[in-house]
Amino acid sequence: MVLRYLSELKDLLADKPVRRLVLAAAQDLNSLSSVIKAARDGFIEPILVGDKEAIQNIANTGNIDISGVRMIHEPDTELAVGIAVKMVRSNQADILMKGKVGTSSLLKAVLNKEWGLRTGSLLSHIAIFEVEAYHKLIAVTDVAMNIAPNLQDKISIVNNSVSCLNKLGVEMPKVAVLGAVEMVSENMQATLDAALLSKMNQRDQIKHCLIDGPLAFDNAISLESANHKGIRSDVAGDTDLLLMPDIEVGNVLYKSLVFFAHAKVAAVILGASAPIVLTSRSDSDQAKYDSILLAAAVSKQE
Ligand code: COD
Repeated sequence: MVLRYLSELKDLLADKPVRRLVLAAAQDLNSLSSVIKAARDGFIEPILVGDKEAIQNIANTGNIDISGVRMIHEPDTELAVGIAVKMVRSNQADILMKGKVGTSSLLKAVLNKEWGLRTGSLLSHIAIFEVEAYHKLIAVTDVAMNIAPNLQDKISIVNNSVSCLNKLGVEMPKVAVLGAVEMVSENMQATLDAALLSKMNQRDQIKHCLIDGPLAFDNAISLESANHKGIRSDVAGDTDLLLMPDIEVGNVLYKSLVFFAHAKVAAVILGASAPIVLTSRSDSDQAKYDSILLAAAVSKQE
């Protein structure tokens, strides 16, 4: 199956059980409104952890009806995050979402060795874009968590992302490993890693996907560009997943797609014992809502 629009996430959830989402430090207007909308639409069951009075005040300000929603009062942000993480760990919730707390504070709690959500695999971020100029949804990784992944990290990032795309019905995702050029250059580490990843995929060391690289961005997303350069590739022009060389390139692409191409986006952190919704203040309410649906679609189903 190939998805073209993020709104199709709703169809994937149609016959799935409602997932329990815990919002850590829930006194945040945008997160709260997206969570409550997803709950009213029947996709999740919310649990709000945070300062009860502040949550109620924010709900009143935003005209958000939180009557009947389960709340756990904890005014201290760090403790509230700890409670939310532990609820996921003890299987009282299926999805963790960031509220009014810094990204690194939340991630540090998730990575806590005693009570965090580590599984032994690398945690990584995936962003799935709906771009008018492309014929299907396209995923980008890692634009927000792993700063300068090495080859081993990139293998884990690909595995996390492929498993996520498989859950969305993309059976054999086409993975383009990006570089500035499509030739392997000993001076550019990204091209060396790309060549190794492609060969490892060919030898079945990385499974359930088709990897090619290095590919420059234009070759990855346009068959015409690839043909123009004489590149023979089963991935070029039909990429499902773009693997970034590092966080800066990824973050710039993410923001270029959103601000210049008016792309829609949904994003989650993968590799923990449950998906984590980690949107930032600059993300639209729609992006937060779609990210919640994405998390629900990829969360474990008993
Ligand atoms: N997956 C699994 N374990 C990890 C990961 C990961 N991606 N990153 C670190 N760990 C483990 C390490 O093995 C170690 O045991 C422990 O966590 C601490 O590792 P450090 O000291 O390298 O990491 P921290 O605690 O300093 O920071 C981890 C962050 C995820 C917070 C850090 O990598 C980070 O700041 N990433 C960028 C987040 C960000 O600012 N994004 C901006 C765009 S939204």
